Formats: sequence, structure tokens, C-alpha cells
Amino acid sequence: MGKNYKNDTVVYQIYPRSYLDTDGDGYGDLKGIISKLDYIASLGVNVIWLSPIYKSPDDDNGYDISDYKSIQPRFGTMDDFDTLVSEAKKRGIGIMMDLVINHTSDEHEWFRRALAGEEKYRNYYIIEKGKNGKIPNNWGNFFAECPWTPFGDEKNGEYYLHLFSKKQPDLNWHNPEVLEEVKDILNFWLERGVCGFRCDVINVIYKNTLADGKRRPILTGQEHYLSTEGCHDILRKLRESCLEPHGAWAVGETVFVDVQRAKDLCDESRGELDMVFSFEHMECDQIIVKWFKTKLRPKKLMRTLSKWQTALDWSSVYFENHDQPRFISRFCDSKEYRAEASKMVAGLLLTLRGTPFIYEGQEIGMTNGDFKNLFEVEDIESHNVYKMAKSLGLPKGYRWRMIQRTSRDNARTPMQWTAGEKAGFSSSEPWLKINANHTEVNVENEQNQQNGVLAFWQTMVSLRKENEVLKNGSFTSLYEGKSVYAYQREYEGKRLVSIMNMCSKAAKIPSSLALGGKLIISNYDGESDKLRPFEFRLIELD
Ligand code: TEU
Repeated sequence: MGKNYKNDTVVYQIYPRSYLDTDGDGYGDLKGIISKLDYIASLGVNVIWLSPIYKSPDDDNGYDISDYKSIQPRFGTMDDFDTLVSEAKKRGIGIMMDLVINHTSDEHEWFRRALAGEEKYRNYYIIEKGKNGKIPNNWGNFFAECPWTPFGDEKNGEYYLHLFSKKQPDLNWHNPEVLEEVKDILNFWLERGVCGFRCDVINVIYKNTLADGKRRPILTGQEHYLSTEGCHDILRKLRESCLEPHGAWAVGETVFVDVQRAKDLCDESRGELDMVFSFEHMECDQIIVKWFKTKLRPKKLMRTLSKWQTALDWSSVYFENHDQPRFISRFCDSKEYRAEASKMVAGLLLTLRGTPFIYEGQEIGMTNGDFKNLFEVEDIESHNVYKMAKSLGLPKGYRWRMIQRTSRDNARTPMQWTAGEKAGFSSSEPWLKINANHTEVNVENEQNQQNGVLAFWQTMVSLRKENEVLKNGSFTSLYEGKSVYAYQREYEGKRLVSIMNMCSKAAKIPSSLALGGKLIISNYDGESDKLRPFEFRLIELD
């Protein structure tokens, strides 16, 4: 990797099952991604992050891995993978894998051998005796399940820990043999040419103790496993034994991370992660948990973005991924000003400081799914939460609205390539419902538009990659208002200002922002003395 690889990188996340299906099984596959590499290269990105493509029973859509050194047959073969790596490389694009090492699938050989009584493999997992017929502790679970499930015959009174689904048993990172196995997995993929890893829930892997936790509204017990010293130690060892020798890099998905913990995880001197995904900006519209929403106040989003922009030396910047509802549906407008809002997000994402991550479909302004009922939703988390809401007595209509606006499936609907049958995604019934708005919102339609959403995203990526101020410059917030956000990027005396209206009503430009300068780009044509709905402007100050 070059000296400034973090600054020079723009990542495109692909959720493979939803990208392009070439064998007519209703699931996207590697051959589909290969066939779209010219399109992906036209975005200007230089890394593709693949959500898991390993063998998996798909209880959590591949985040439950049963063989880390394999390819899920429905996605293709190892030859397809090798072709993807080499074809991407020809286009200057690296492949980043999704490393899920907090847990395996319960169908992994290790877990099966543990169930068969092999002591060596029992120690790969967190297996505890219950207390007086009860589960070992009072911890919570990310998927609204009980985090302890009987291990083997219930009569033995033993349980295994799973912070996610019962088919995702947590690994025991106190066991040095687990570290050796995972080093082997990283090196297997690094030797196949991957450029790095997105590390799934990487800051919860090392549990200090299984003692009861302080009672919390969610995830009781988190103080015993969030960003522990044991986790830091493991990250240093993985960097030393795997990443460093291959010149590879790693971004950590770090739930509940605060600024200090983020610094501890990705400060260069620590030799652990290169950057993290924080969540605070994605939680501006929620009350305690994401299922209970409050009206978004853009100022809160602005403040959070500014806070993280100035707190860390470097980090990722993202607004969408496979777990989050579509940003323009959630924070902007998915109808009247969908195009303007998507372009504004492009301006925001690609002029902030940090490595930008674009999620498939974001570049054409895809919106939340148009699910009509729970039967159209696949995600295990959504089904579990619906069940829990029902057990809490929440009214049916309210329960459904909770799922409809927050389900992770909102971001997992198949990529919309054309206005045609099944959006050009597949020749047969897709694994998840395709949004009906694919008739207007699709790649083909966008490729025929000079000033469309896709063209604007491509321009912003190209601008970002060529511009030293955007790649390397400092960040200073200039204005955080009810709807207007403005910040300055500065590098070697050159200054750029991004100014935007995050609302669907025109907004006055504050007098303090009458800075003059030269307009570099805007998502609107023509002049205006106000910022139009979701207007974005990038201005070069002399
Ligand atoms: O997500 C971890 C995680 O915390 C999210 O699931 C989060 O709880 C919520 O869904 C978004 O607010 C990672 C993966 O991204 C997710 O897809 C997996 O389901 C999960 O880990 C388990 O591997």
C-alpha cells in the first residue's frame, strides 16, 4: 500500500446476495460482481468490501460462518473468487473481506466437534454451567434472544454463549489456539490477494468475565466485553502476524465505540486497526435503541459529525451499509427530493475527512424497501424484535411500523440495474423483494442522464481522489444550524468549504457564510440567494 493509502482509498461495499444473480437462483453471485467490474470501476472506487461469501447456513445471511476457507456455493467457487481478485486488480481495485471472528456458525466443524465431546474444541467456545437451573448470567443479546442456549443435552445443565443468534456461538478468545486458527484464516485470504479486512463487531470479542452485568435497557453485560485489553492484544497480534507482512489494512466495526475507545483502537502508535466504523451519527434519530425513533434534528447529526471529524486522526466515513436503513429515506427525503438528497449525501460523504465507504445502490439514490408485511422481511434481527415487541404488548400496527422503517432488510433489497423485470437483478424470484421504484430508480436510467444522481456521485468521487485538500486537509466546522451545515477543509494554504441544506425547505445562507470564493460544484443548476432543498455547494476560497 502507498504511504497515504487511507487518504487515497474510496471503498464500495457489496452485499453479494443482492448485487447481481447470473445463475438464476435468485441470489447474487461472484460472477455477477465480475460482470459489473467496469461499472464499479466507473464509480472511481479502489476497494470493494464484500460482505461474507464463506460457506454458511445463512441464519444471519452469512455472518454465521461454517467454513472460513470456502465460498458459499450459491455465490460460486474459489475459482470465481480468484477471477474476481485478478479482474478487480486489473482495474486498480482491491478486494476486502468481511472477517467475522466473534463467533462461528453452530454448523462449523469446531462447534460440531465440541458437541461431540472433544475437549480441544469445547475450549474454542464459551460453555458454562447454569446456576441453580438458570442461565449463567444476566447478559443481553444483540438479536433480542436469550444469549445462552443449552449446550448438548439439556440435562447436563451446560449452556453456550451467543451475543447474536443461537446459531452464532461466541468464540473463546482466552484460548490461544483460537488465535492461531484465526491467523491461519487471515493468511489464507491474504495469500489469495485480498487487500484487507472489515472486522465484524471486533471490539466485543474478548470477554473479561462472565459475571452478571449492570442492568441496562439494552445489552446488559457489555461492560465486561467492550474494547477490553484482551481485544487490543489480539488485534496487535493479528496485525503483526498477518496484516503487516502482507501490507494489508483493517477497518473495525466497533459497536458502542466512543471517541476515546476509537482512539485506543485505531491510533497509529497502537498497531491495531487502521480505522473504525463508529455509530453515534447513525443514532441521532433514536431513543435508546434504533427501533424507537424520534424526529431527526439535523443539528444533532451535524454536531456528531463535527465531533468525530475533529476527535480522531483518521477514520472511516459512512452513511449506509447492510445493517442500516437507507440514509435518504431515514434522514432526508425518498420522494420529492430523492435525487437532490442523494447528491447532497455524495457531497457530504466525499468532502468530509476520512476514508469514504459507499454502499451498493447509494450511488443511484436507492431508498428503503417497500415491504408491505412481515412475510416480505427476511432478517432474523427484525423477526426476533417483532416477536419481542409482541410479547411486550406493543400494538400490531406499531410493531409493524417499527420493523418497516428500521429493518436491516431496507438496505438489502436487490440492486436495481434496470426498469425491467426484476430490475435486471435476476431471471427468477429474488431472495428478497425488489423495490417497486426500480422502474424509475435504476442504474440504466441513471447512465442515460448527464446530471443524474450517478453522474454526481462519480464526479464527487473523482473530485475527492484528485483533490489534496479533500484527501488530506484538516476539518473545521463553520456552521451547524437548524438545516444548514458548513465546514472548511484546509491543506497547505488551500481552503474548500462545503455548505449544505439538510432539509426539504429552502434555507437562508447565514451571513457568516457569505465567504465569496469560487463555486466548484453544486447539485443544483443556476444561482440562488438561498440554499434550495438539500442543496450542496463546494466552494474554493481564494
Ligand atoms: O453487526 C453488528 C451489530 O451490532 C449490528 O447488527 C447492529 O446491532 C444493528 O444491526 C445495526 O444497528 C455485525 C454485522 O454487520 C451484522 O450484519 C451481523 O448481523 C452482526 O455483526 C453479527 O455478525
